[in-house]
Amino acid sequence: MGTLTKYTIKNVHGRRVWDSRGRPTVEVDVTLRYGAMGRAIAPAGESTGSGEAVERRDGGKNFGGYDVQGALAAINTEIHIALKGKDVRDQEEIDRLLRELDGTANKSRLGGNALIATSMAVLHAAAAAEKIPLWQYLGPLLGHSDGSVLPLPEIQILGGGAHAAGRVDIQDFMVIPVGASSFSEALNWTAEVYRAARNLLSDTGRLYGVADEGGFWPAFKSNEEGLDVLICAIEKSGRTPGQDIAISLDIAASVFGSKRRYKLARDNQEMDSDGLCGLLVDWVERYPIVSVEDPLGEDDLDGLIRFTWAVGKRVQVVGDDFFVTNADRLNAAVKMSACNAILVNPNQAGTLSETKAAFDASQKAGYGAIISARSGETEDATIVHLGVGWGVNQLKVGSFSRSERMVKWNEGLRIAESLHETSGGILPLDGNLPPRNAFPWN
Ligand code: 2PG
Ligand code: MG
Repeated sequence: MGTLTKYTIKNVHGRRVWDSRGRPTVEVDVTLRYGAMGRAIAPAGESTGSGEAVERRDGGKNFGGYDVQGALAAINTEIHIALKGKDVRDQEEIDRLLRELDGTANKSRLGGNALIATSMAVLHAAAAAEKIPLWQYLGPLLGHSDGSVLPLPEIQILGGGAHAAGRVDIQDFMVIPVGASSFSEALNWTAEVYRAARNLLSDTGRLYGVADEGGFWPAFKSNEEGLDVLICAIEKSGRTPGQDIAISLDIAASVFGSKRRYKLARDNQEMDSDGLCGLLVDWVERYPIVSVEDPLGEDDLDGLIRFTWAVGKRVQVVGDDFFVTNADRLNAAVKMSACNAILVNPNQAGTLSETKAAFDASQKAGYGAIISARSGETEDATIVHLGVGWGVNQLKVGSFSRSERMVKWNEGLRIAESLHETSGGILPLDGNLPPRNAFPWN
């Protein structure tokens, strides 16, 4: 063991806490010599990509098989022993150690949940040792010199797909306040749209409740009704659709299709890849949609290329399940011009270094990037700090209700306040979407 400093890891401790679906999850405390401590909690997806880091769950009868005692045991023994004495500032080295210790390609032995919570807690501990906020610690350290830009929020208003028992097939009907001039103004506008949507749905008997990410769980006769409700809610809030507030969608198509066949149960329609592609292109033409995530299944590369070809000049085409926050997958897709933006999800990658590598690859390729929460979340707000510190200029954390969502928006407001003197707030949308000339068909 080298010299003991305030950055030296003394203890890594895992405990079971609970997420926003009432399921067990992993929390890690990393304590340093001389007392600084970092803490982080693993989130959990529901519409997961097949290439994601695998969560370690116990199976069996306890809590529906979702318990995490195995992952906790790994943290409190193997991981603790491996990291004790290490310097928390060596994030890449620590993440490499975690990967090696796990030894599998998909992180299934120790568990992606054990690894990401540890990796994030290490980063928090490093910032705590410096006695500065995490976003500030990341800025200079990771080469993002400015660190003064708040990400543009993407907010779910209606929830469907795997997050609302399939009541509508499309997973996220979201808004992006493209005309807002600051992070706080973007949230002000969102609050009014969210309120207008609630009134609109309850007045017309179309409100079931809220879905997993806090968006309204609607009773619709068709998927397209979601788009009409968004337009109406934006207008009722006093804003102009498209100009002030645009629409974005996460189709999460892998949930309702595979092998290039898709079944939209709400619309009573089955279609092939071209059919779904055509439907979405039609929506893009008729509604002010600026971003579409996972428009086709993760196994439908051809469809993704064709959809990007068709609308990629004017719309952000985001790969989530398709990229699973993996730099190699992104680099391969760039060569084929599939998608033009990536969803950055730390727990899909399994460590922060791999998450950062995927983000860096996107920036090198001129792709857009959105840092994102999962549908199973907690009070952990690490991703907001990553977004600001790394300079990821879009942020998706679900809807505008429930504290596991609001904790992230509110953290953004606090950061915005401390940046107030140096920052003009968020970038205009053109700065956030991928540069138009980055694509070969322009
Ligand atoms: C997504 C995420 C977050 P989940 O598909 O983008 O909305 O959902 O965490 O269930 O994968
Ligand atoms: Mg998604």
